[in-house]
Amino acid sequence: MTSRRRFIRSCAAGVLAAGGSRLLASCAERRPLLPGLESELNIYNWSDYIGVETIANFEFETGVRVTYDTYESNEELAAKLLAGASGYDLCVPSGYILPVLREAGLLQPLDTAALEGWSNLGETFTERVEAEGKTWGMPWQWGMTGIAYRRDLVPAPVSWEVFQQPGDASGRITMLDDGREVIGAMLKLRGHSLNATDLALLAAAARDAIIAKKHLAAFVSAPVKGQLVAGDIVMSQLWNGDTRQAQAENPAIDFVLPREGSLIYTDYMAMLATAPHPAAARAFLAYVLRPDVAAGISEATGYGSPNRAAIERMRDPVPFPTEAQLAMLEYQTDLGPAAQLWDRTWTEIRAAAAN
Ligand code: N2P
Repeated sequence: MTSRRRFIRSCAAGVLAAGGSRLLASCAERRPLLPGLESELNIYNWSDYIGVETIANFEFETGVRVTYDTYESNEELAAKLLAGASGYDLCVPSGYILPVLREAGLLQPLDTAALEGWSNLGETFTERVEAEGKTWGMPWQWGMTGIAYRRDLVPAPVSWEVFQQPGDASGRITMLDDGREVIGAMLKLRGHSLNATDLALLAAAARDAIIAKKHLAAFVSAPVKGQLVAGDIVMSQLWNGDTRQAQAENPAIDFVLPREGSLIYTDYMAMLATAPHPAAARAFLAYVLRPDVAAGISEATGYGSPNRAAIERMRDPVPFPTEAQLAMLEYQTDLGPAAQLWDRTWTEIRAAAAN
């Protein structure tokens, strides 16, 4: 399976990065399986959204073998899960798509009282995932969408309009491969909510996105980092943490929130109703709540940690937005029946001729 290959690669990368014997041990040896746990665990997460050693150390400590697959958008995740029989135990939906999965009966609530370390989490994050008196996900990371750019190659962008009028950068810019993000940015450009469901507003957002598309090299999400580092791409709609990851390789990369405002989100680790390995899944959730593990995840991803105890031990944690910044940021919400209209709008933008 590709996921196994992915794990082996991440394990080898971890060994190279850390040069540590403990990691080497974690790849080669494994402790005997802890009592009460299933021997396997299947995780489905966004790409580039975990610590270098997170999986290897969990395997080493528990004896559980993890299969780790990745996706690039909430819609890709939802499509896979709604198709049925995914075999996954844990996945990481954003706050707006989690209710869709929950209402489709795809998730099971978490027994937070049994999760030592749950109190490490900030209430700002936990509150948003409560429904029917239950908790449906464990806050994983929070982030914001903005514009990543090469400070040495283009002027600092100030507005979402830059995607329609990029000047010399035309053809060397990208937007996310994500309908909620692209349409949301175009709605913001015109001063609207990024959760708008009005037909006329969505039609206008589609027109705006199609104007921008003429200047785009591609709709691409996390994989754009390498192109920004290389300078083939000079400006991208991107998330703050992925930008931080690219910055670590090229300090000339910067990040701004456009003046019209943008979005903030929390992503949650949720447990599938049909999780084949529930005890191992719970063990993984408890493991991630540990401050050292949570800090390792945020240090590698560049995103904000919802875990207060982890933040205290991090050298350079992402600060939660100030009141003034929050006033410019909006959380995405479940669109309900209007999700179909958004899907059609995104399909129209994707299908439009590039030039
Ligand atoms: C991908 C992380 C992005 C999360 N690296 C977006 N919700």
